[in-house]
Amino acid sequence: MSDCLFCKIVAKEIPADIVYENARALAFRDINPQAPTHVLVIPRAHHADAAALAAADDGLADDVLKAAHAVAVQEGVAEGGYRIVFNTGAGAGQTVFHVHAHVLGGRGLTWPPG
Ligand code: D5M
Repeated sequence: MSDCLFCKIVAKEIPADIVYENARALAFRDINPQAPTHVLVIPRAHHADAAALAAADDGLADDVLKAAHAVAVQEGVAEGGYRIVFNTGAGAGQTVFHVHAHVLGGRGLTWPPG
């Protein structure tokens, strides 16, 4: 989508601190980190949110989840515990409507989240 911020990151039209990429997914550091490790994992293909990603039913949700875990391992937070979050819908705090998994770690994470 031409007006999508994260599609522009996929196309390398705007810069991002990319930490991981493969044929179907891309991961880059969140511009407003909420933990020592805060990385966003996105599919290269545009889907608005987690519901649309799941509905696509082409294995892409699986790819994004596997990429999120790979990022956690690469960042060294997998053993200490980490969180994968999909804010889904404006009411849940989603602000960018290209689906993204937040991968958070590197500090103690409390529950419930705010
Ligand atoms: O999360 C959207 C997240 O996207 C939020 O944590 C900030 C982040 N963000 C926004 N613009 C950028 C750029 N340009 N680079 C990196 N990170 C960015 P949400 O779940 O939609 O609230």
